[in-house]
Amino acid sequence: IESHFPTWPWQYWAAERPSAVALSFDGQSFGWAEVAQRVDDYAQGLIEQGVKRDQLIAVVAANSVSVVWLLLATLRVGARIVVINPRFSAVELERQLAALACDFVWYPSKQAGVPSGYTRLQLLPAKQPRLVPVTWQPTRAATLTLTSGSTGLPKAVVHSAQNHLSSAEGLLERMAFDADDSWLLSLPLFHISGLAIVWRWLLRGARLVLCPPQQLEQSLAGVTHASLVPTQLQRLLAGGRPTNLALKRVLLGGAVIPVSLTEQARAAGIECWCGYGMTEMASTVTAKLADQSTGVGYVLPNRNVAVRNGEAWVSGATLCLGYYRNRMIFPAGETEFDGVRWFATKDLAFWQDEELHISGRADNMFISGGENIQPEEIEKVLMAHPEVDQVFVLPVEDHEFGSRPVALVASGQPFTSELAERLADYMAEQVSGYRRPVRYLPLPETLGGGIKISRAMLAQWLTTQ
Ligand code: 4YB
Repeated sequence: IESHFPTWPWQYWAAERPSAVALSFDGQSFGWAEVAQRVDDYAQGLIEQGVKRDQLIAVVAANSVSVVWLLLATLRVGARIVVINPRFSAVELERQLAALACDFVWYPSKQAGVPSGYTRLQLLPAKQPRLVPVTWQPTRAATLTLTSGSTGLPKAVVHSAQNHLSSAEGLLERMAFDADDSWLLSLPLFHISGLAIVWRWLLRGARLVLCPPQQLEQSLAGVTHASLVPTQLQRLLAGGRPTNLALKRVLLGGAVIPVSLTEQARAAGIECWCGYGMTEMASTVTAKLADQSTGVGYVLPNRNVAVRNGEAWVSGATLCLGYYRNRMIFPAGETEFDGVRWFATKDLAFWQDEELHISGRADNMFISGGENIQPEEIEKVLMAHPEVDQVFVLPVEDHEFGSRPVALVASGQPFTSELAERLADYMAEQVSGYRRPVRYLPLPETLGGGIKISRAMLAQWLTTQ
């Protein structure tokens, strides 16, 4: 694979388009030449604080321009960065930082819960201007991204710049994003969906726009591109969107994307792209312009998808270097076939006219009275009910059946027992008895502050009900 840039991407753009706006936030903007200058300055600042090649910097923070500077400056010194959800509890942070054995931490002054015992970094300009002696090596480990599985501590997925740029390149061959366009950093940098925005920006030399998390809606008015999870788009459309949208297209992903949602967005003048991806593949693997089909689109350049025994396997230039533990990189449980590393997604999948369809996760399946229940199938039926905005079906223990399904429902209206009855009546017409939820409960509001609701956390919550 040939490399995408002969030098650091920001230096490349500083030479090509020095005064083009690269970064905007809070009414301020930086051109590419200024970005390149700042990155070198902050990189030297990191070196002066003792940061060395291959060391790991943990950043516990929500999106901010400081985090973007830290990301680029960390790459520049040949170190590695992991951004961590600032809403992790003190216990979670303690465990995660210990498991990562990071060398430095950075966090904003108001951040609570970061354990002591780690060297705290600051984002400082250089005291002595000196050239940082690391050259652009796109294949070295650059970023770690935490991804939670069904059990245990989140795994830290290691990517090189090459992985990220290959991901960006393949997506942008299908979904146009030009140098004059701007992508809102609308998802957190501690998730692959946020990080991927940065690499698309670097690949194109376009504009990255930052906004405070509460100002997502207003900020969408001033950009051409954004990435959203379906629930964000749903809330946006329900809130009545601003009229002066420059917004050309939105990339959706991370969870099932209802056709009714993309249709509603289209009616409001928003072009939706549906994506399916995962952390291990540096975000999007398949994508398409939203249409009437419930599929997740077509395989993008630089990745391969195979469906084996009903499950999706993925490979290609975007596949991570591995998982990080004890300062080492371990294979991400891939299997080699004919010299190619394939990663088992655990997503249940099938092809229909070249398009990939995802029907659920293998590890969500449970057994009720000897029958297999795939919760996503029940969720799909419930989602078609006009009063259901979001729903999760989970097993609860039952002495007779082993497990039985329970539905946690988010609705536009307040949750009432009448609503639960209407849903039960509806399901009685729609699905066979053993697949009907035995209880309907309101979906708890906020759990964890990630971009996705975790089934493991919901299951935990259910035991307290
Ligand atoms: C899906 C799914 C789908 C993932 N249908 N299940 O840049 C992007 O691609 C992007 C844009 C907007 C929002 C999110 C993204 C992402 O990257 C999402 C990537 C992601 O969710 N990674 S993850 O590691 O947290 O979870 C991966 C799992 O999520 C997959 O293995 C699937 O189970 C599920 N998923 N997209 C149905 N369209």
